[in-house]
Amino acid sequence: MKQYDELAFAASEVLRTLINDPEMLFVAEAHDALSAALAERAGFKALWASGLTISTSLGYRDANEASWTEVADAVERMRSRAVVPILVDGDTGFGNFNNVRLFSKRLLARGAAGICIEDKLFPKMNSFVGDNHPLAEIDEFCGRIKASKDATAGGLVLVARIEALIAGHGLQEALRRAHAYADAGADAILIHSRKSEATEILSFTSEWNNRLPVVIVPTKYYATPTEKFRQAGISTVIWANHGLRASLAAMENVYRQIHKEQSLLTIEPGVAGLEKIFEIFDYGELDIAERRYLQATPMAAE
Ligand code: SPV
Ligand code: MG
Repeated sequence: MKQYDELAFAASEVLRTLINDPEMLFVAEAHDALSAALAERAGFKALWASGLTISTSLGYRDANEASWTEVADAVERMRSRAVVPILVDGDTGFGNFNNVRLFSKRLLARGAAGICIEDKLFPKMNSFVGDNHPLAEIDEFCGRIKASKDATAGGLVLVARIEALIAGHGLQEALRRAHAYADAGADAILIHSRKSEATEILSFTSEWNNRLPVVIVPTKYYATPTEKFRQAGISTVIWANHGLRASLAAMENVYRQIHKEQSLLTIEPGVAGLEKIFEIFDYGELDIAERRYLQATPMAAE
């Protein structure tokens, strides 16, 4: 255990406690340092390093076009500006058990608190694009779970994500997988759905009976009242992409308007002031540091 950074272990312990707490946890998407800082300031106790939004911010599709080292770099940037724990969307783990354990160790070293791996095959495609994504064999996926846990000495919370409902295999297959992943050492189960109603998610939770905490991503069934998730005993809700989607819409509008009006007059009241940037990234601290570390009187020119 001692070979790893103590702060990283502390982050995973915080995340583990939050996920197991009876109070429901809300996790916000972030994809870079700024979004991580803003989500944390808004009050979120944990962050989701989303594969979709990290890919998008880097100019990639959510189809494993971003490399595992690029994802780890993005997590490090997020961690540099947020102290709350980060659960990383690890996709499939970028290959077999060996890729998963390399990636997991790197994430731990970069300050991640948890990794979520999904039971699909590399290269994956975003779950909302196309149909019939092939699923991993259960035993092979269990090997990926064990490899991640062993490689990090349990120092990353491992969330096993089940894609059986999205791939059309039904509730019983989803449950079969959930039990196998729990047996393999997962800390929580993410059950994913792309239906516009939460019916299949709620059927899953009532059968599963909270053997392990359940994590959901209600991107498509967003109209379901949060209270229903609470009543179902769901542990964690991930708002998976809303920082990026909000900034996309805002940027698109501002660019169009400035281009059309050839002036900043209309948009200025609606955009963040520069002072906001200086405040978020604590420019004032640099002033204090300069007084402490720079020579009081610069050397005179000869
Ligand atoms: C992501 O945010 O990248 C996710 C969630 O994996 S989803 O897009 O719903 O698959
Ligand atoms: Mg993803």
